[in-house]
Amino acid sequence: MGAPGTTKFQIDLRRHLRERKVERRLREVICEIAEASKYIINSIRTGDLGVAGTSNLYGEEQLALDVLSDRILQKRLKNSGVVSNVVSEENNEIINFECTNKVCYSVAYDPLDGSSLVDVNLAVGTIISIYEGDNILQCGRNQAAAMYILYGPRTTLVYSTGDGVHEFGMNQLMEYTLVKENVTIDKVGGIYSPGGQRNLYTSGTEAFVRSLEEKGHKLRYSGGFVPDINQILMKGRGIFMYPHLQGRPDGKLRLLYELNPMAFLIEQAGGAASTGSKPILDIDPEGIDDCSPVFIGCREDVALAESFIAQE
Ligand code: FBP
Repeated sequence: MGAPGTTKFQIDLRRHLRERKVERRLREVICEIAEASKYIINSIRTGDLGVAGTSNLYGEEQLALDVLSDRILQKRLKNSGVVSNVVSEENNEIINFECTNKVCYSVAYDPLDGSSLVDVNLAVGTIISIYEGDNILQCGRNQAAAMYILYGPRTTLVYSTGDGVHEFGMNQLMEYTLVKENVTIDKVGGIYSPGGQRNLYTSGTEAFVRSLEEKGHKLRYSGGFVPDINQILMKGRGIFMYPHLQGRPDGKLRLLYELNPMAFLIEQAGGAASTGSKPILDIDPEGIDDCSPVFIGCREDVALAESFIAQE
């Protein structure tokens, strides 16, 4: 890979996409999002943490950073000329853009997942799901690409277009250069990320978590979906869950722009992502605000979770 004289790790995102023969307009969408992340980083590092005063579909108060990050992404996707529909956690409906190309894409995103963690200086991220065509309500298995940007001590970008999972780091010039190709999840256990209130776990989930603790697995949970998933992906082991809860059968996390993109990435890395009984990527969405329980990570741990839940 790469021209003679350049090491693999000098390959930037645009070149990687081109050398992996990613469709030209899809390359443009991914690179526009990478560009937008530079402005999101700036707003996180310097932005106003005040409350925007509006609320999103779920009634959650919108932090100024949520709104700002949403605007940054929307503007770049609209001006790209290759995006026809957008769904954002921060908007209550599908937004249509003018796409005059014969190949257009639709994008679902969470512009700043875990935004409430910024004011306690914990890591947050942008999560992106991309489909070819105008229909954004497709099952996750149809995604053309999925990616996330993690704003932590380092800024990293992880993407897949269905040909493996690849990690990039942001350098001093704010360019994304290749860190690791074909990231895989292939080891059992080690860590677990139990989201949601433990006292509301159903009997099957509670028994599953107890079995992990009895095997000495370590609890790792930051409250940020992107850093928590990234830890499992980069360590190549473990499981994250935000399960069905007593009184909250669909859990909390949103299908279109949180679960589908992460499930696509984790499956591409050799892991699994389940509702507790079926693959996340096989869910046919009914609306842009669908939620689902999720068990995601190494295949063996997800299969074990499903077996405990089947006995509930
Ligand atoms: P927001 O989209 O409101 O930030 O919620 C998503 C999220 O913050 C995820 O990043 C995280 O995995 C989960 O909620 C944490 O939920 P809880 O605080 O209930 O454990």
